[in-house]
Amino acid sequence: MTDTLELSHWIDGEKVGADRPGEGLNPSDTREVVARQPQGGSAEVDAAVAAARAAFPAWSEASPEVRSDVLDRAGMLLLERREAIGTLLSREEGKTLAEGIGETARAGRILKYFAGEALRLHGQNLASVRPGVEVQTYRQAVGVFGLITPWNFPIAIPAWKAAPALAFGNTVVIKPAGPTPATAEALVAILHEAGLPKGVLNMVIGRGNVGQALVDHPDVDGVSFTGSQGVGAGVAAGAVARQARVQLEMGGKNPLIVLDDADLDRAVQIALDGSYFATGQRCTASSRLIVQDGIHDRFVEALAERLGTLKVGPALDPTTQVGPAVSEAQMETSYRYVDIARGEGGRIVTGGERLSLETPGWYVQPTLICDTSADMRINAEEVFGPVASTIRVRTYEEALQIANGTEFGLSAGIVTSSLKHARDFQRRARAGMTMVNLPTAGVDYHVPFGGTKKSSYGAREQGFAAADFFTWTKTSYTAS
Ligand code: UN1
Repeated sequence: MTDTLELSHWIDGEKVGADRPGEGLNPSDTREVVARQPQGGSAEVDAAVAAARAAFPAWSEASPEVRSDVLDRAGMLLLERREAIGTLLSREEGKTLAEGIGETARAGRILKYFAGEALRLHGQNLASVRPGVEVQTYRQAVGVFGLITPWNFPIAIPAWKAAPALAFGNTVVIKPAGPTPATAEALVAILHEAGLPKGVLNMVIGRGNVGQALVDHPDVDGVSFTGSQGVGAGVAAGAVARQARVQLEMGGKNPLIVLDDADLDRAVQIALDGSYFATGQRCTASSRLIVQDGIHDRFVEALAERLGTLKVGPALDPTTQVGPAVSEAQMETSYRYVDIARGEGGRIVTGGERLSLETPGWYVQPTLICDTSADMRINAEEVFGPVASTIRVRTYEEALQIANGTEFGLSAGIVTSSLKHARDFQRRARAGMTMVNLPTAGVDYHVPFGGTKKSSYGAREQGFAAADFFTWTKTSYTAS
């Protein structure tokens, strides 16, 4: 349980990188080293990209059954081993064991879904505007993809980028996030165990320079990135400069509107889940609670009461409901924003104080801040921790205007029993995903995922939309 793993890069089907200067600590108990990590650079990226390029012709021309079978087997293995891998995930990232196991199972389901999609790739057949001519469209594999993945979903997001890339015949170099390479390695290892040919999926562990080398590499055809808005903007600039494909999933400042006609218990449960579970470390987290006057005080009181009973603790303790932040920096960011909000005139209703538990870890008390206004920094900037603020509004129209009033637009939710307002919200919310009587976080894997404005850029991820990014369309004309 407390073994320290020795991680490797994976290049051309081999584990490489004996030097392991990096150390990943357990956020729940920082005395424990979860993994020692190699630190790759451009030499490893060059070797990985060359391996991916060499593997591309055979993989892209293989029967889709071959690709489907590998993904299906790997998906089954992940589901079978969800406890062991979920435990590793929770040790490395800090989310609770239930969340870690759930995420591992979700990654398994994603692989199995794309195993099916590999067989369903299709084009169109049209009549030309010219008599005697036929037009067909085909979807073809693009080539080598660089995948830059975040730490907050250390197995589900690598799976949801790699699975469609591989299903449709591309080859991949993945750069896992600094804090969570062990979980990513478990995915890479399982795909190889399931029969993935060498070179088809490579992984280089390291810092931002590895991601940059992928973005700038002339032989990388596309980059899919999930992470912060600032880094994402740089990724896009680098990729566009050399006309590589690029897809970005970035931050959110997701609104959850609670109208007077909402069921109070339901609204509280939805806010609890959306704002605080997974330690609030989700780009889909509900960080702005926009609450109508008539229910505001009852909602705040009931939510604060529930927050007071939440058990913050080590990820693997079965009674823990909220695990630690992933890193000291993330923990400090949460506390810094609590101070910022206080300075702006926000009232800390519950939480906000530093926690010191028996085991030394990066714990953050779930925090609710009231009496904030839409223009405060706490309501404009992403915290990425278990911190949410409420904004009091008089009408639905005012709520909608505030909901739409940030530079982000990933997910937006409303709790209401009014069909009229729910439908209006679905139409007018400027967000890629809308949630009625559901938390803003927690999405299905077989439907498109993505946002508007500075939350996302490029083609949607997941579901049937994934083919738009991971294939290109060829149009063929034939005269008889
Ligand atoms: C979810 O809410 O189920 O990084 C997924 C993130 C998102 C994934 C959220 N890309 O938090």
